[in-house]
Amino acid sequence: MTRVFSGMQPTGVLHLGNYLGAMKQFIALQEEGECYYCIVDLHALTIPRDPAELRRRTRELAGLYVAAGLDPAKATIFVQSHNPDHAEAAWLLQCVARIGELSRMTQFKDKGKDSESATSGLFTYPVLMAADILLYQTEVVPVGEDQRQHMELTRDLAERFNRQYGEVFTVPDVRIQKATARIMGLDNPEKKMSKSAPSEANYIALLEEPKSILKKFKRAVTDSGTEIRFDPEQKAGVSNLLSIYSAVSGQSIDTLVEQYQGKGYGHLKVDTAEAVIAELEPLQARYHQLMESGEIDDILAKGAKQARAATAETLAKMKEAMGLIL
Ligand code: AQP
Repeated sequence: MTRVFSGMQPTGVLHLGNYLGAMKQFIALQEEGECYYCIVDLHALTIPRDPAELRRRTRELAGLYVAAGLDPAKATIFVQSHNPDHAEAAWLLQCVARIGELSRMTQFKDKGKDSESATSGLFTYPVLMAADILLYQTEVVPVGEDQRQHMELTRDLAERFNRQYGEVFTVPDVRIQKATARIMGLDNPEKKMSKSAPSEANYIALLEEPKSILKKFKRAVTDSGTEIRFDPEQKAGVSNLLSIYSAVSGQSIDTLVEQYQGKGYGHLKVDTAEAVIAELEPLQARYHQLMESGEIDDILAKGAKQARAATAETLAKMKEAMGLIL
């Protein structure tokens, strides 16, 4: 079975971009692979957080994983810090990674490059991500487009380590779903939908009320024209609506374009909103049930055990290869 690993940060609210770009792939892959899905709480620490909120968000994200369709009987669902091998392997890999390549990471450049107070964790976090992946001898990593550069670094580090110390790691492939690789912000379709966007109008949260979802779609930024066609360069807003609608309804973009000829943006916005509401309603109901039952802590405890069992051998191989006494 193909080994699959991916993770999400328990920061901010989980949004439609995370769901369509990453989570939907996680759910599909659990049917065919040996899957490890992590809540990467150590990554969240790269920026100062309120401790109580981080704990709450970590459980919330676990609940959303399961409510969205991840099945703890098919996939290992766990919290990164519950498997200490991640932090240890990250240190070993930091001694292979180079300052030059980390300085070129665009996420670091965007969030911290010119700030003296940015944490060193923010700088080295792509190495922790590489450790997360490589520890599981991962073959496939389902992510959104924004993670492509981090995945290239992960592959480079695996290859360098294997060259320098002998074959320890599988070199993983990235899996990006083209149609939903980059869901754009509703308030600015030139930029990706993002948890840290300055305005809530940017995203649809997975736990958002139907009324609010409808309102945000109605106000979604489009161009001043009237023609509905898929053209991300010239018509970023309309194309984003079509991508979202297609992903949640299962209808192809061509079918939707044909269906909305001559109908105007208003119709497309309302129908997209309704399709999103229909997709999220059962997820929200399952989420509330699950969180009330307290079941999530048992799922995470079982996941932590499975995760530790899966990484012990690779970590030992890394240490031995690098000259540490076991
Ligand atoms: N807009 C998006 N479209 C498609 N996929 C997306 N992902 C994120 N945004 C989009 C994918 O979601 C997964 C989890 O992301 P993460 O938790 O690591 O956080 P992120 O990429 O940092 O997400 P955000 O929302 O953009 O947070 P901020 O604002 O903090 O940067 C990843 O697979 C990601 O590709």
